[in-house]
Amino acid sequence: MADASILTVREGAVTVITLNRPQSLNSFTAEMHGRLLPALEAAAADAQVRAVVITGAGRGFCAGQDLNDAGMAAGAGGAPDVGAVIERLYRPLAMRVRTMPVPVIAAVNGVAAGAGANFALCCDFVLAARSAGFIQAFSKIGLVPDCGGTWLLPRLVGRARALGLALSGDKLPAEEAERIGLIWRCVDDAALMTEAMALAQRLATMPSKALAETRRAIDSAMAMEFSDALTLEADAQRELGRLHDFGEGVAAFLAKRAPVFKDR
Ligand code: T3D
Repeated sequence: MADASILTVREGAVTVITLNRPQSLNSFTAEMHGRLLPALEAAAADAQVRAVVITGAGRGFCAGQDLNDAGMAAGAGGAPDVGAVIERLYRPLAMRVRTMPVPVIAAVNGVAAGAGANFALCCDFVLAARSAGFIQAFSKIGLVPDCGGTWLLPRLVGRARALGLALSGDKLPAEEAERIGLIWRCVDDAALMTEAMALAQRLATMPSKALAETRRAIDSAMAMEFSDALTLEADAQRELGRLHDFGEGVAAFLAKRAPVFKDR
């Protein structure tokens, strides 16, 4: 369906998910959430899928919550219960992206604001078009960063820059976002999807299980003592070392041939 709020296309081992409400800069409605999470679940459950690319239709990536559809859960006294919306819609989305069994690339084609910015930052790689920008828009409407922003921002760019971005709500251009380490790379607008697909296809040939474990280990180690991180690494290597992909990787190296990985 060309006019569905979420479009999903398979290109070989890569699923491309497009946020498709360009008239509202692909801002999130409850209806769109209701399609996006199942699209991610389907990619996670499909053994043939080994990488996911998420992008936006039109000139924006995602402007966060659709403010015409905001505060959908009424709390006590009829006041909006924004917390309930976060728990019901944004938490499952952020957790799904952060625990996908395959790498997830955000191809940020235009402005990414509010939860749209932090949804992108939840992904394993953020590639952004040079004309794109990132806005922690929450302070302008009396909210705090959500969709993982309070956790992600200081880890990515440090407290000073996290606070600067979150308190000011200023737009951070893609080039500057790359320079300060908020995102992986800024590329020319015309090259965005080519670069994102090339990265996704390359990741799809790599050992998916090890990539997902690497994400988990790095995220977990951030809250650990050094010696505990060493234990975590040993536990991960113990598990991975028993799997097909480790044997295949070593055998392929010794035989000077390309490996064929299959664990997921
Ligand atoms: O229930 C809850 O609220 C819980 C969840 C909260 C999480 C959040 O994400 S809170 C943050 C919500 N997002 C924002 O506050 C961003 C609002 N948008 C903007 O500040 C600007 O649109 C941008 C800086 C992102 C882009 O500016 P610009 O000048 O390039 O575009 P524009 O003209 O403002 O927007 C184009 C159209 O998209 C426009 O519609 P129109 O006038 O052409 O009919 C605009 O109203 C619409 N649009 C943009 N963002 C949203 C939106 N419509 C609804 N909700 C939006 N978030």
